[in-house]
Amino acid sequence: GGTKRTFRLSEVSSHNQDSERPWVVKGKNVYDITDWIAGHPGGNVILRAAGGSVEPYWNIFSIHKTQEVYDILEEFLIGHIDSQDLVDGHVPVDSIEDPFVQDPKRDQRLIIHTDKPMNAETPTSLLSTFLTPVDVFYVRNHLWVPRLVEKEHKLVIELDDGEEKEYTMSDLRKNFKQHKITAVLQCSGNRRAHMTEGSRPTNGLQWEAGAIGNAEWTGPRLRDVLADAGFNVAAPPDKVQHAQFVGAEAYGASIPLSKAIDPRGDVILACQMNGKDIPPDHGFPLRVIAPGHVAARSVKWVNRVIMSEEESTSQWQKRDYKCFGPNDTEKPDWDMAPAIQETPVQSAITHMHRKGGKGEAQDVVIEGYAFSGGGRKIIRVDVSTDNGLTWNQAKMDIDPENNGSQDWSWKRWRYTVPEKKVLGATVVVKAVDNAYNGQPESHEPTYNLRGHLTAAWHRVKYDPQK
Ligand code: MTE
Ligand code: MO
Repeated sequence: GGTKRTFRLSEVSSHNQDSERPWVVKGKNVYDITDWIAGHPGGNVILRAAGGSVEPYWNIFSIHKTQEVYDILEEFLIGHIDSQDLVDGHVPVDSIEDPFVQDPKRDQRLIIHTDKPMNAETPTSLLSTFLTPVDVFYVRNHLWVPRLVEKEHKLVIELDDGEEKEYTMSDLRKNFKQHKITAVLQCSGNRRAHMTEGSRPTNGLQWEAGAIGNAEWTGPRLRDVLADAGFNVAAPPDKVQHAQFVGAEAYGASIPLSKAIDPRGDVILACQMNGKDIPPDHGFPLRVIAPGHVAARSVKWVNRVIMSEEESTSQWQKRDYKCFGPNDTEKPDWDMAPAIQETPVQSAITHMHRKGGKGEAQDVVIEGYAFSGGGRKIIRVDVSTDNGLTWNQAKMDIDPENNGSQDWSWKRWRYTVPEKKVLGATVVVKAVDNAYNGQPESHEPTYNLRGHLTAAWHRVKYDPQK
């Protein structure tokens, strides 16, 4: 409007993140974002931009480049930059410090999809072991890696009456029984590339079958820490329905209360991964492990748990990680679909290699993984070497040590055939869990624009060169 003021850049810069009224600039406009911070999906991360232009940040976090976000910002318009401060008609924009400079070094064997933020999958040939080595465990970061100091790290439990209790890492390691849980983490985008190939284009990182891993996680049960903080886990207040988790870099997600307090749900605040401190990429020094649920709920670098009537208000809970119908590709009604929590039956072929026999008698070992969400056990793995006409059962490994109250780990399986049976053939795998859930034969019926929860039969042509 015509009554808006003009501001000098020097005045704007005093409204930085330490100011009581933080401002940001976009284009030539000045916005007072004080009243937006509480509702901002990324929480107070937006304060990084306070006192200057928000644009370099939005160039990095391009989810902001939508009309919806622009409209919200317009509500906070207070004026314009004085023309004396314009250079060639524009507000000069400072370059910002790269928020990824502190990201750790990664193992060269990971297959990188994006490096800022880091998104990298495990080559499936390295998924042959029951426990996935941490160095090659897939990395799925939405933002940068916050470099946290164990001695300074605190976890706040916020109860529904507003009461808060704070725990140091030493409290969590020493004052609570440490539980060891072996559990799969699987990204909801695992095998998205297969859906794209088998159906239609999908939006999102085009993961193959390596956005999954199985690790041993150690730490106190969330349930025990909640009880200590004064939450009545035996008779929880009716109005509390969700446990929300906040990560130190701004990511957030939630799980239903029933999972959070189920003594057999095995939700833990993990301080260790495969027996050592959790590496920075995987949540050092503390992450949630919600076994049997999609990995997006296992919040890394967790520093706050909020017991609430509501789900997490984060972008990643409300506007992502949901599935819609194969036809629903225009404007899905985000509020209608529930957030993905437990995941369906999954299986994949990770590797085929020659072993034993010679010439005509050469054998090929086909191997892979099978996993189901919700703690459901894999009871059978079916393999076909004629593209699904006839089937046989693969042999599942006997697991070295499968810790936890339910089946949170994958099953590694192997199937040996004479090479002459698979030359030129398409090998297929599908698995069944103890609820007799299976996998869809093709991708089209479960197609969804974002390519979440791809779980159709995995088909791979045998290639003797590989
Ligand atoms: N937690 C935080 N704080 N930030 C994140 O970006 N990504 C989530 C989840 N927890 C994420 C997070 C997603 S989508 C996945 S698939 C898993 O972490 C990946 O865990 P990993 O990188 O240890 O494999
Ligand atoms: Mo994910």
